[in-house]
Amino acid sequence: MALLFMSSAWDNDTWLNRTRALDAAIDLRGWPEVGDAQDIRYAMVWKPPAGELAKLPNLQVIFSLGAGVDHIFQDPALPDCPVVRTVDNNLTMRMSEYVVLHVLMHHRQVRRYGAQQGSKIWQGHAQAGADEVRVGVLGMGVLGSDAAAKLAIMGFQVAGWSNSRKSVDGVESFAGQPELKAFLNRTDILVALLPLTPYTKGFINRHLLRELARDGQGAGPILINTGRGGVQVEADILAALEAGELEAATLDVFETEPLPEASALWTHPRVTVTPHNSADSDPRALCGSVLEQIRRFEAGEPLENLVDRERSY
Ligand code: NDP
Ligand code: OXD
Repeated sequence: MALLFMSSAWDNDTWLNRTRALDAAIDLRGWPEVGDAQDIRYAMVWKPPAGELAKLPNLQVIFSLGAGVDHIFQDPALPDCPVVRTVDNNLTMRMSEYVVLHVLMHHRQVRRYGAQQGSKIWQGHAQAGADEVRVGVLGMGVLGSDAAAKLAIMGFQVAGWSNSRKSVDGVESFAGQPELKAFLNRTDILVALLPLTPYTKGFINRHLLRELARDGQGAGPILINTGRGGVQVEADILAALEAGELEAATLDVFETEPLPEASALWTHPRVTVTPHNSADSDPRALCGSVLEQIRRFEAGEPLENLVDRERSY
């Protein structure tokens, strides 16, 4: 049995060294040094180059080294074997840190005071309490639910929207298309944590942004998208900002990454850009999960965090 690390974006050594540190006996390969392709039973991947997984005739399980799996499903030659995604406290904690940070940044007008400091202006502005601000989390999966729960503890009025209804302490649940409008209409700060699937592509568009609440006591409407760039229409976000339909945005993910130099998002005074790093995959945390899942699989136990191919997430 051999495990292959395959990524077109990440450094092999970090992942190989960490995995070997956990299991010195493992037959571990780093793409493109595959050796005999027949040996490879497992692949742990991030953005695998299209067509490469199909060259492994005995592949049994594909492990996504991220929570998202769109980077795998975009391969037209993807082999028909189980895909397991990352669910890990370390990743969840990082994402919630980011979401809470940026909700608070908008709520407490951090950029405004930063600009004032640059001009040595000592001036306070009206400040709503968290309990007057309605945050809406689009996508109440592992990451969205944790972020929503943490925001609720801070006192925000939090709601979540997802395919199925959820039960998270202090968080109102909206489910499915019929409840989307009501969810948006009560939301001042929209946090998007949706996967990129055929159903969510271009979901955050002008039409959706126009449905956000405009009668908030504090900041809003605000968009924070830290799920996937393909879920947003950047031209619509820019148009909504210009039209005053959107007050500000924090974007960690983009339709094209890295964000092209020519994008107006880079220099927009009300847009905060981060380089798709709200929740980095840390090999120190994740390699152990892959090895544990392989152990389970080899012992005939069920795999955890299997992706549903029909739903694409
Ligand atoms: P999950 O699969 O646990 O959650 C996805 C959520 O989205 C679920 O609540 C699901 O509903 C909901 N959903 C999916 N499709 C639809 C739809 N068409 N309509 C309504 N709801 C929908 O994923 P995670 O929470 O673990 O991760 C979310 C995403 O975050 C990842 O897919 C990835 O793209 C992104 N991500 C970004 C990172 C970054 O650094 N920027 C880091 C890590 C992840 P239901 O629960 O009912 O199925
Ligand atoms: C992920 C990511 O999907 O980092 O985990 O984008």
